[in-house]
Amino acid sequence: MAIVKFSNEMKWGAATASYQIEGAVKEGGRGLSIWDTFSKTPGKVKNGDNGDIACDSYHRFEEDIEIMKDLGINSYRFSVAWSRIFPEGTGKVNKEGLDFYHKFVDKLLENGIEPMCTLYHWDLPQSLQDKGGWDNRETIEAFVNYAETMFKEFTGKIKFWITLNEPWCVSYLSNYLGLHAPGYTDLQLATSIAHNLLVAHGKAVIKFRELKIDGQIGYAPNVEWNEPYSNKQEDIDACTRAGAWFIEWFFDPVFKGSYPQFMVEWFGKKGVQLRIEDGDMEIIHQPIDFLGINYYTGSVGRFKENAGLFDHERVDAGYKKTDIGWNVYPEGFYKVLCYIHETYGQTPIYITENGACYNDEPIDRRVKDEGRIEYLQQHLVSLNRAIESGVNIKGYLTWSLLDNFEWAEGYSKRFGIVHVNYRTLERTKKDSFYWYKQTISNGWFQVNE
Ligand code: JSK
Repeated sequence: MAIVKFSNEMKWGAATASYQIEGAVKEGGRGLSIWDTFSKTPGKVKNGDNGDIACDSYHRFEEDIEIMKDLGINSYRFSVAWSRIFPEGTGKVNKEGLDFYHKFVDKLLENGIEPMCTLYHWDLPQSLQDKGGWDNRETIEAFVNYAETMFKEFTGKIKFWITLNEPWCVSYLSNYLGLHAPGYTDLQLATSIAHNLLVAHGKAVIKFRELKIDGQIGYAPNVEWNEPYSNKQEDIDACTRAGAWFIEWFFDPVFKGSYPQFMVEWFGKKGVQLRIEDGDMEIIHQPIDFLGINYYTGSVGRFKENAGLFDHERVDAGYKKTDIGWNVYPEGFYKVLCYIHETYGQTPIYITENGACYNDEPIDRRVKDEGRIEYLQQHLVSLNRAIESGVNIKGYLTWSLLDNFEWAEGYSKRFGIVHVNYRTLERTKKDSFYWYKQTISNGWFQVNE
């Protein structure tokens, strides 16, 4: 038996997002978002699922906060639905929207839970998409206006702000791979959107500093670890490109003020041009107070000419897979955290998402999600190894508190430590909830050697 122990300073939490849990899409003055449109487009979301009801957390947030209190977390990451604050994306503020989030945040604070607010977690107001969405640079200004409104409204209550969740998903998954809203499949469009997102992030950070808001601001990219199948240079280079799509492409502009040249050239060979306006890179290159890292999985890969975007193919190396088909790859978590630390320095890191999809159902009101407990144990061992190796980790927030709407997978994929019955909306704490609760309470857990 080995004990894996964490500092008493460690923040422990859980994460969710507005469109995935709130429901109440036509209540409180909320405007349409691109996910309302996309989920109602036939064939886009498994089983034709949508976020109309989701976990009904818009009405049940007090119950959810009671669950958080029982869990013993001191940090909760949520996202604000932009179209609840500005139903048309800009213009008149919707007071009902602000009031909802005030009630929610006040309840968190009453229960000693620190709110960590994501401003953009994929649910762009449809009105802005109708004008070109993130490809239209006016959306950048709309985002800064929305961010400024939220900073001013919640100053003193919210101290941790995340500008963007997973800009890779917002740009490439949604506008090149076409799997998420709005569902385009255009590499140039996706690359221009990726750049505009980073400009929007930088401008929001500048506004945050100008307003002298008491708090910290960062962003939350998603990363994966791409391990070369062999030590052949072609395999190493292919995995470097595939990994840079998630890491360097979204980290270098923020931390170094420039795009990785080898990727600029690679995209150039694909006919893709960066559309950078004067001053953009200085705007993006604003110091941030913390870096959110979302990690789920990694893979082994190798060179294969003309395979995918980067002459790279994944190889099945026999790792266990979760119920969404992703490798369970805790070694990759350790490696990617050490790589980020070595490459980008000591900016404090919060793990803003880490978790696993296992679709265990309640039997006699108990959910025996052993796979998720094993996943969390293995990844917290990797996290502890990274901390022991000098990585500046400040907190860990598991994805997710609740089973919820998993985007194009709809409700078919369960990531929660709390089971949600989507017919009755009953919440059932899974075995992983109790394991995580004990780990948080102890500040350590035991692993079998
Ligand atoms: C989980 C990443 C934010 C929160 C959670 C999905 C994801 C993903 C999902 C990549 C992806 C699909 C599919 C096709 C082709 C090439 C959510 N995170 N979540 N995080 N990431 N891919 N290369 N790697 O619901 O809302 O790609 O992949």
